[in-house]
Amino acid sequence: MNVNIAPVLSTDTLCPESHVDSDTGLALFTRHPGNPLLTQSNWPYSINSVFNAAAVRLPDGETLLLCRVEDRRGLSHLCVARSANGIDNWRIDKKPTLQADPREFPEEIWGIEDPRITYVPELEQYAVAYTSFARGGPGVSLALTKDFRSFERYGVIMQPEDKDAALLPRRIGGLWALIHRPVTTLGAHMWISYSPDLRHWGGHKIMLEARRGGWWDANKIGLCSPPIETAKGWLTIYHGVRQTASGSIYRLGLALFDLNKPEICLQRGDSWIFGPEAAYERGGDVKDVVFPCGQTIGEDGDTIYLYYGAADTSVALATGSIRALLAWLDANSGAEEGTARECDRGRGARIG
Ligand code: BMA
Repeated sequence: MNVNIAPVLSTDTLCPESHVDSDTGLALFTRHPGNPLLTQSNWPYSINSVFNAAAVRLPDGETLLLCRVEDRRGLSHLCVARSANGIDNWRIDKKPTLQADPREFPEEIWGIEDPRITYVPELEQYAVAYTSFARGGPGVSLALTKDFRSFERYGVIMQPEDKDAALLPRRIGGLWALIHRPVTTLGAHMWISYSPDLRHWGGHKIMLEARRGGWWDANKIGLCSPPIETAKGWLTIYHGVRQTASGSIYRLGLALFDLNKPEICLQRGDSWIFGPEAAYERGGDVKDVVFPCGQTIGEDGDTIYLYYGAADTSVALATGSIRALLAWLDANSGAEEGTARECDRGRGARIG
């Protein structure tokens, strides 16, 4: 199905000179004027909502989104949408691309959600880490694919309660590395775990902690899109949750991790860089949520096309610049005493 929803814009319009508000950093990402890009009304079959899409640019230059689609039972599956420019004319699979298979994988009885895609050159395949949902709560499952048509399923690789996972694209010290967000008595923090074969995982370490008290990321944090490898480190967008009297607010923050020891946090921004402001982010099935699961990088090697779920209802796009994000981190990380301490916690690989 072809979907024509937004005018094609020149790169100039999409990515104005990045100017940064030093207090909030909100100008680091610019919303696409055609937002939301994908909604229920675009779907070729009956659904409730489409949001939290993983993203990848294919070798032929097309953008592929692996969208979380919630059906009218309230359960989620994954469905592919493809577009030549990543903005409009989406071609959406006529039926679910990857569905829960509770007979083989009972951990998926209540559906599968929130995928993250990593292309792994060594395997010449895409690794899709996603949330599998069942009575025990959410866990992390993994599947490999070459073409987003057939998938080799690995089943649960992190037991409940765990989610917000992505594989790093290459081995670290000979081992595969998975970032994920278990909920433990320590809190809802980001961890990293290592594996020789993608099936057996250990070497668990805390990467980044939810802060406490009044911080915007006080109550829970989790990885958004897979980290971007830069010369300075793994540039990582994470979501932070603040619980308020009228519900949770999901906003985005930035951190940088050591290339060869990704559990070491080098920098963490103090303020959030993007939060729910547009009407389609402030209202929907779950209000006040921006939730990216994927990005693509432009041909200039710098422009980030960040795809995010808006209010658990639609898929939206914001563009930013890797260079600007790194510069912002240089200027805005670790200023507060509390920030440095929370970032430092990852350094000693402490569990507890
Ligand atoms: C998180 C995840 C996301 C969702 C968000 C807001 O816990 O479940 O899928 O977008 O809550 O509801």
